[in-house]
Amino acid sequence: MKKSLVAIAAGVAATAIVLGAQAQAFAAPKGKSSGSVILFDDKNFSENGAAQGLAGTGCQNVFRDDVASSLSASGTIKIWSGANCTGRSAVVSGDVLDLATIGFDNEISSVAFG
Ligand SMILES: [Ca+2]
Repeated sequence: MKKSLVAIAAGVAATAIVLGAQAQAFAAPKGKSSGSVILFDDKNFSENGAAQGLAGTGCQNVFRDDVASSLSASGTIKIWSGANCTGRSAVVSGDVLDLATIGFDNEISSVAFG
């Protein structure tokens, strides 16, 4: 009886490890193209304010967070209110002239590409 319980426990542990590996593969799928985005501190891509670029694959934290008011992205990206792609999120494509229109003015802390 005791021996079979140990065997069941080992089986559950092995299953958990497999599920963990699958979750990780899903979060960073192979073969996804990289992306890039320019985050402008002011709306309408104003060059009066500062801007910062971000590129790569998967989740990337913004260097200066909570300042972007407009953005220009290559393709479709997901923006997040928290670091490491946490908190609120929104999917955007191409240019967003005024992030306030989607409730993300001075909110972006991380971006997910791919
Ligand atoms: Ca701003």
